[in-house]
Amino acid sequence: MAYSYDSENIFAKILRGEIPNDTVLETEHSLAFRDIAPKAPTHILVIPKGAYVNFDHFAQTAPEAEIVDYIRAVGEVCRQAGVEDDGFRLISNAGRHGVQEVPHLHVHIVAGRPLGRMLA
Ligand code: IU
Repeated sequence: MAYSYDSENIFAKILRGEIPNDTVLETEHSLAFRDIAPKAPTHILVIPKGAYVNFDHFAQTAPEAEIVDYIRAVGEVCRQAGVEDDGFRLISNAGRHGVQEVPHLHVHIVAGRPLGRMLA
């Protein structure tokens, strides 16, 4: 599948420095920041700096250095957020059925309270 990237999406604007964000980690290829509308005491989004629409697009087309950087950044945020003890949830919404609001790859790291079962 060929994805087309909308460079006017809100996370692209954050990456260009046009909109402020509450950064928790920045690496060569990745940025992690607090979600503006947190669904749990810890709710952090991690995005690659490259122009990728979703996880599939990223996995298919990103150079390995970006993929390694991103996966390690996600793990680092989990560790820094101190969520190892009680656990966390990692979610990446894609497309219409996934109810993806922002068309730039992001994972949500949510933690800090019991989250219940995701699927019945
Ligand atoms: P989604 O997976 O695309 O549905 O989630 C997008 C998230 O981006 C959602 O949790 C919003 O609260 C969050 N967000 C943000 O952190 N900053 C913004 O300026 C906007 C959305 I717009």
